[in-house]
Amino acid sequence: KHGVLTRKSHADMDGKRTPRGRRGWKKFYAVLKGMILYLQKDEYKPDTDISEVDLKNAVRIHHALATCATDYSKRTNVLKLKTSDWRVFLLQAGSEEEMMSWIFRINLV
Ligand code: I3P
Repeated sequence: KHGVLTRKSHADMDGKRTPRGRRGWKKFYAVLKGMILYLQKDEYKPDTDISEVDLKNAVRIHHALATCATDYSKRTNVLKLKTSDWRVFLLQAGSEEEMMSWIFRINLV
């Protein structure tokens, strides 16, 4: 699955609150492949190598949990992604349908 997702980092590894300066929203082209959610700067191109920056932004979603971010009301269609190393991301999808689809696909892994 792939599509546009806008990301906000809420907690870093071990659940520590992401510090000011790194809490902004940033738009990515997301690609879910195997157990990894790639958050790429540019649009998905098949058969191209993933850049180092894109690898850095990749999120392992094995044992991660995606839920609807009902406690976040500043933006719509936002899902909350908790990873197994206790990072927390807010991810805004383009529509409610897209958000539900990402939640379903992430939790299926
Ligand atoms: C953050 C940025 C986010 C904001 C966050 C700020 O600043 O303005 O948009 O979250 O507020 O800290 P920076 O880019 O300097 O990290 P919201 O959009 O949810 O308000 P927060 O610290 O209350 O999460």
